[in-house]
Amino acid sequence: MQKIRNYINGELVEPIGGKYIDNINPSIGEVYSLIPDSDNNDVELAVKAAKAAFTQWSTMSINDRAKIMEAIANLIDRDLEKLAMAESIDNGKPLKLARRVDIPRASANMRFYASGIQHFASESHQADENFINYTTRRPIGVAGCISPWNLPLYLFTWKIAPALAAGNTVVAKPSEITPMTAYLFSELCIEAGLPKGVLNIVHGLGGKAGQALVEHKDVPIISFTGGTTTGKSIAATAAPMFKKLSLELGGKNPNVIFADCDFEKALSTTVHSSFSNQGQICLCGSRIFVERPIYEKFVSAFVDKVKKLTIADPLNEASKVGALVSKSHMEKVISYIKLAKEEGGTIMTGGNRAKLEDRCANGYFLEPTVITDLPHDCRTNQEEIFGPVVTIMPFDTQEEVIEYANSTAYGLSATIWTENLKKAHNVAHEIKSGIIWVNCWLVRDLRTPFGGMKQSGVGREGGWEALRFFTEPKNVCISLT
Ligand code: TXE
Repeated sequence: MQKIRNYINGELVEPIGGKYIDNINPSIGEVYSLIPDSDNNDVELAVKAAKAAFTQWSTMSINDRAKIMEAIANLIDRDLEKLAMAESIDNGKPLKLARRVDIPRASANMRFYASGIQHFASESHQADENFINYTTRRPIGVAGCISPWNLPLYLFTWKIAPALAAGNTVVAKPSEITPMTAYLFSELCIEAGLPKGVLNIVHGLGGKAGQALVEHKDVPIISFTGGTTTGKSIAATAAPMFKKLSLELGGKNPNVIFADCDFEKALSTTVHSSFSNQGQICLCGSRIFVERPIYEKFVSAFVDKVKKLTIADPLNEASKVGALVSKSHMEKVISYIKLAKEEGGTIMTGGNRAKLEDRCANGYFLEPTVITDLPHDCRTNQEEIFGPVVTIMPFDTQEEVIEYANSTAYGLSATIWTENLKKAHNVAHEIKSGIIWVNCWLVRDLRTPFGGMKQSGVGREGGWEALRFFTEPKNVCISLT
């Protein structure tokens, strides 16, 4: 059985304690590799290596740093097929999706920040003839980057790329549920000639290896993407240590569909935004609000389309819906379907485990599920489910739908469908989310600020926001007289 190893000080190494955790292929429900069960000793070693590498990396010319990051991006492109296959097996997502979205985005992340750092500038201010200020932005030190399982290599690189480009060294902890592509990535870093210690990858459990990283006194900056509960606990540990924190957490995103929308476009994009990656994207819309005049027509057309989604072995090119990431996550999602029924919801389609044949007979597949007849304030409509489950609700007025949209503790993204520009602007203005899409979904320009309000997180990723986060500003004021 394949053993994943930690990447510390430029080498692939066994965990110090010699312990491993099972890594399961969710499409077949079987262990297929082993992950290091790292602890604070492994984290200690990784932080030491990252600290030792900091002076060389942070003082290396920006161009040289960028060249190495470009080289890694090129190797990701070269290995597209291998990485996409690994991601699909590890996560359960359709191979086609990994090939089209996850892996190309990972190389784009590396390339974007390799280029971005060469354009990043700091400021100078002069209010009168007597004084001039200039602000430097220096790398901070060892950055801790903790990433989740839903878009494994995509979100892993989304954090480490700006951290490295800005001149920090990194200790990263990928999700223990989907460690494989981060492991393959470490092999590419060695091949690309990334100096030892610049990036260190420690695999293992969140509460053990992740917690040790957050608690480490020599890691002054933490970037985390994952669940809101975990985010809260990380903040509780990091805040008294005055660490710089970026938290990208959960969502319960509304799709607001007005009667004057382009119906076909709204319909097909909403199917996609509901069930892409089995609904396990923090940006998926999970509450669909439809204006009363088109409510019945929308529900019926939506359900028809959802019924036609092909649930299949993720390695099958026809698969539109793959497996959920783990048995426990599938059970959590199923518990919410049960709750929805108890709360009076009507299951319009789905609601059950999907039974596949052959290889995938024991996989964690769930039918895409559409629920109606629930009020906006019930638990099903307030809590993050993070699976292939959506609710549809009617609304009558703009004011009412804004209230519904803003009624949860989350505020990550929202989608608005209308052909009326004024209405689109007004509703976008009123919805309390960090990201709004009008007549589209998940269109990503990597320069834009990415993140959420309320319990969806703290801070923003993307563009200059990430480079600002991963640097420490220092203002120098000089008297000219
Ligand atoms: O994520 P965790 P889980 C949501 C989704 C899901 C829920 C829980 O609703 O059902 O979160 O998922 C590491 N100190 N999202 O439990 O635990 C962990 O090892 C340091 C939304 O799988 O948040 C992993 O690397 N690290 C989300 C990472 O945190 C810790 C994507 C995320 O895992 C830690 C995923 C600790 N104490 C789930 N505990 C999104 N925003 O996209 C865990 N970790």
